[in-house]
Amino acid sequence: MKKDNVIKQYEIAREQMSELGVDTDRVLDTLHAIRLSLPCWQADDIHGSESEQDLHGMKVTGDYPGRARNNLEIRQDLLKALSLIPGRHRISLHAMYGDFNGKKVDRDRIEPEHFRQWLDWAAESKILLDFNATCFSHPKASANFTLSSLDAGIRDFWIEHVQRCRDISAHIGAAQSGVCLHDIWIPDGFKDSPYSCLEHRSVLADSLDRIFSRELPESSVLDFLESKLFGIGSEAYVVGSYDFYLSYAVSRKKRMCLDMGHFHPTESVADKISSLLLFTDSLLLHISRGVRWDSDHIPIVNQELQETALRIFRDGFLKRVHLAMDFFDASVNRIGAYVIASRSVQKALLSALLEPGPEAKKHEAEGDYLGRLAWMEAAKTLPVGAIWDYYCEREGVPRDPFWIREVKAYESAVLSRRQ
Ligand code: RNT
Ligand code: ZN
Repeated sequence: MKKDNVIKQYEIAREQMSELGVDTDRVLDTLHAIRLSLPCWQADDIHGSESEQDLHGMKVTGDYPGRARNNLEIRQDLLKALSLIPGRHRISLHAMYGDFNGKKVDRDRIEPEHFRQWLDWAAESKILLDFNATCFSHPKASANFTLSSLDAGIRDFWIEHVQRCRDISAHIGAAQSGVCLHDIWIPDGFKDSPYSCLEHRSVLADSLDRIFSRELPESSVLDFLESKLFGIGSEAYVVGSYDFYLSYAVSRKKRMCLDMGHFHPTESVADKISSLLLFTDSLLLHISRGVRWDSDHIPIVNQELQETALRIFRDGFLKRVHLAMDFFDASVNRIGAYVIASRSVQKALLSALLEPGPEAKKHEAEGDYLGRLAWMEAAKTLPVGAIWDYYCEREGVPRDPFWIREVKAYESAVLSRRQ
C-alpha cells in the first residue's frame, strides 16, 4: 500500500475515533512514550558471557542458527531488532552478561565496571538498562537452593551476589539518569513434597532482609521480587511463591514482579494489578506467553495481553506498571522473535488506549450494564490496524509483516556467518 493511502486510511480512522471521543494523535503520542524492556537473553538462549559457559541451567528449546556468541553480537542483534520496533526502549540485562574479557569473575565478585561497556553502548543508542540478579546456571545453584539454602556458605554467596547486583543497578540508574529496575528471581524449591514448607521460607525472608538492609536511592534502583508457581525440579514446592513474596513485599515496602507464565493457567494476571497497586507503589510485568506451562513463548496479541493492557489504562496505572518481557525461543530467528514480541505488546497497548472508556465508565456508574457492554464490545472492532500502520509509517519502521524482509536480509548477511 502507498504511503498516501496509509495516511488517508488513518485520517478516516481518526474521524471515526473522534466520534467516539478518542483523540488518536494523543493516543499515538502516549504509545510512543512507553518504553518496553527487552530481555537480552533472547539473543543467546540465556548462555551469558561468563568464562565457563557449560553451566547452562535454563531450559531453552530449539537450535535455530545464528545465536549471538558474545556481548558484541548480542548488542548488534538488539540494535537490529530495535530498528524494527517503533519507539525507544530498555534492555534488561542479567548479571551473567558482564564484559569479563575472558577472566573468571565469580558472581560474588561482579562490579559496576563489568557493565561499563553496556552503559556506553546504551547511552550512545538512547537505550535505558534494567538488571537481574543471576541465581541460576552456577555450581552453587545446582542443589536448587540459593538465597533460601540451609547451607550458610551457599546462602552468603548468593546474598553477596544479589547485593552486588543492587549496587550495579544503582550505578546504572545514576549513570543513565533514570531508574534501573532490578528483578530478583531464584529457582529455590523441591521436586517432591517437603516435610516442612516453613524452613526455607523463613531463611529466604532473612536473606532478603539482609540484602535490603543496605538502603539505596529509589531514584536509581527499584527492587522487584518475582514469584513462581512451579519449575522444572521444583514441581512440588517453590520457596518464593506468590503468597510469600506478596506478603514480604507489602510488609517491607518492596515491589512484585508478575511473570505471566508463573500462575495457574486460569488465573488472571491482569486482575491482580489493581489489588497490588492499592498496597504497593509499582510493579514489574514479565510479559510472556505460557503454552500449557511456563514455556516462555514469544508474546503475541492474545486475550490475556489485551486484558492486561486494558487494566493498566482503565485504572490509570501507566506510570506504575513497568513493562518488561520475558521470553526465550531458540526455534525461530531470534531477532524476529524480539520484533514480534515487542510489536505485539505495542499493538495490545494501542488497542487498549483506543478504547472509548469514559462512556463505558459512565454507564457502569449509572447501573446501565447493557450500555457498558455495548461500548466495551464496540471497542473490539475499531480500526486498530489502520492506526497501527500509520504509526509504523510515522516512526519510520516497516508495516506488518514487511519487517520480515529486513530480518531475512540480516539473517543472510550476518547470522548465517555465525557457526
Ligand atoms: C524464571 C523467571 C526469570 C527468568 C529470567 C531469565 O522462571 O521467569 O525471570 O526467565 O530471569
Ligand atoms: Zn520472568
